[in-house]
Amino acid sequence: MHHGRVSPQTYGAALAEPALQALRAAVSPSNVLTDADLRATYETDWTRRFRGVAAAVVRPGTVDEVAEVLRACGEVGTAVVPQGGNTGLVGGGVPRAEAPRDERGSPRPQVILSTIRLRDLEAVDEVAGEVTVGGGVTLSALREHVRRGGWDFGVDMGSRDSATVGGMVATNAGGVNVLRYGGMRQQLVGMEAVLADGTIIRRLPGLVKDNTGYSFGSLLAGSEGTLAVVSRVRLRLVPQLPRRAVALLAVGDAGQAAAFAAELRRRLSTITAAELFDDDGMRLVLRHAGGEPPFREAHPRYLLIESGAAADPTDELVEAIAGLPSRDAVVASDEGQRLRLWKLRENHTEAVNAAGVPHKLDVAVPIGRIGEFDIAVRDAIHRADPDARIFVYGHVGDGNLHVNVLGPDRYDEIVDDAVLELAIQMGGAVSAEHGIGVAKVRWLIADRGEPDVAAMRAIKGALDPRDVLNPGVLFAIQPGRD
Ligand code: 2HG
Ligand code: ZN
Repeated sequence: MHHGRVSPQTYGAALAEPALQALRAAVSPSNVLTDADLRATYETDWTRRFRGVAAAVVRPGTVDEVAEVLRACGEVGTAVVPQGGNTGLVGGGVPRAEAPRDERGSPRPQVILSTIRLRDLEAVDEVAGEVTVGGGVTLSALREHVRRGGWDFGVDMGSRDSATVGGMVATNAGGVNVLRYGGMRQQLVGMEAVLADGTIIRRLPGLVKDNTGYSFGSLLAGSEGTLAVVSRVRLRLVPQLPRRAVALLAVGDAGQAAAFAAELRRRLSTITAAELFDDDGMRLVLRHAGGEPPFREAHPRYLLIESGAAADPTDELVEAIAGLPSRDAVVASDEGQRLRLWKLRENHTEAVNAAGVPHKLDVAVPIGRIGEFDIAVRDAIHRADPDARIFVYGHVGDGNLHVNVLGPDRYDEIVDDAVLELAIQMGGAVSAEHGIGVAKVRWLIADRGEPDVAAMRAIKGALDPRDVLNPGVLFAIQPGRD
């Protein structure tokens, strides 16, 4: 496999007037944005590493409008890029820099289908502990809605104010509470989605147990907009845990952090999160967002542990960490301190983004090999680029590390390749929770193997034979080119 470069080209094919008219008729003219200024925020991803030109941004407000848009685009060979809150980190929600081509080799226009107007919040089903909401509802809006009745949602993450539940299902988002509740796939009890040809598939009765045929929820979770547009979801809720306790442990290395997290999962029944970061990352966050270091001395790595319960879990947490040979530890004594400790971890993404255009490698590693990986990955990156700045943080309780690298040119993937190769070698995965997007397409076969990818392609071909939905995401645009 050759070392790759992200394509810096950005050109777009325009839509013919009749195709534009069809879109305007489907969603009303004010929801078809063609003006470059209005398109701009939809065309570039959050990291600024990925962008492409859209012929239009189309914002349907109902499932029937979604279907109409897909039919209109399919008829004329337009590619559709579904987009939620545009918080993705692998380039899967913005147009391709290099447009997909038709059989004659001409670039196909790309339309962004933004789901942000699918904002229905239905009443919480108090008996089932479930709720049905539109795909464009943000995670924060969902949480606020269900919290009013004492419920909560099992997935939480830093991008909560913009990320939409439809996008989170499409990418099978994870976040900080996976060790307690699982990721998005585990929260789904039903869904409505629109296939590439405009067919609406719907299974929303909210049955906890439902073994009647293939589970479309399982299939579409993690399909990254390549199989359908998620227009509505039925989600299971969890009890609100109003009392929280947070501890920060200073540890010698990432392996120790993983071992402590494993021990606490066994001993601390109230555990909700186990997060890792390093000292360079923490200093960057403090410089970016202000604040005081939590310990007088610097330590190699830090492990943040959160507990949640109906009654204050602080004593249980203190007791559990007292038995661990950490270098130092602090336990938040009030809400302000709790949030300050969380910000040390959560502000990493913003602080790194403010320092440059990052290479983000979201990998999974067998939990028992985290320590070994954390050392080896730094060596591998430095061999590829001696001047690179490295920050490793993530959900250590899930074996999910976010390797962030600053320094290499945004189009140069030599460091990306070194990190992903190592993850595979060590029995891990090239994506733990962010997905493949366009960033890791070259790595899909290396990670999953030919038979798996052939089966995936067969599913894609059956559900979207004209390659309308998100061409270039997950699979290379021209099979075999890479
Ligand atoms: C997180 O865990 C997000 O904060 C973003 O998944 C990770 O910044 C990243 O690389
Ligand atoms: Zn994460």
